[in-house]
Amino acid sequence: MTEASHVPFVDRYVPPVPAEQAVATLHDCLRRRRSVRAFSDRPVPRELIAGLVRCAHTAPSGANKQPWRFVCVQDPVVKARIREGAEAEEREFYRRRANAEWLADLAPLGTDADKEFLTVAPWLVVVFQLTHGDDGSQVYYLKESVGIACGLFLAAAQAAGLATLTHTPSPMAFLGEILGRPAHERPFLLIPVGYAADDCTVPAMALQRRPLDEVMVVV
Ligand code: IYR
Repeated sequence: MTEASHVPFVDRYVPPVPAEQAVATLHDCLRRRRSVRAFSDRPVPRELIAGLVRCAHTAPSGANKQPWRFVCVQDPVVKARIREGAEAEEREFYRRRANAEWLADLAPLGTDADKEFLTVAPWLVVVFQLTHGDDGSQVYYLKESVGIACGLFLAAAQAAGLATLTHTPSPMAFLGEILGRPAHERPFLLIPVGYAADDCTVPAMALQRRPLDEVMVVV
């Protein structure tokens, strides 16, 4: 190694309960996360949203470039514009862009081009991936880095008792335009955040998980 300045790893996390118990508790939290499309308008304090971003921002990233931006929208006017843009793309998707297999796969979810939740949820967090650093520097493993950060964001929201949706109106360029983001920021994921509506339902299909031995291979 050359020129690497290292410090002792002292700030280690030690679970306050046995590891098996700690992970079981976390699993019980995470397994109850649902993608929600019916939100309550119950407000969520800005500082709580900041806490979620803080958690996401602990993510590892290629060469520690931290190539993400979390644009947190609460302004109703901006939310309405985002809804308008998303619904325009989604109408095209459902009418023309999606093929028959895709539409059949979506049928159990009951989704359509109407995205009312975009104006009801108290926050829309638009995650941007930075194709270059703000200083023009290279970034590495961009999708991996931003994907991990988004996963941590979703987990943190779940831990806070908040509901989320991973929404991907496609193409998403309209988000950069509405939010006035610079060219090196590319929209990655739109995450409505809030509380699930009292009468919220979730697709029965989404409750099913493939058995662990199908997704975990031990060699
Ligand atoms: N973006 C569309 C369609 C959609 C696609 C997938 I893959 C989903 O898991 C859910 C929806 C929409 O949001 O309706």
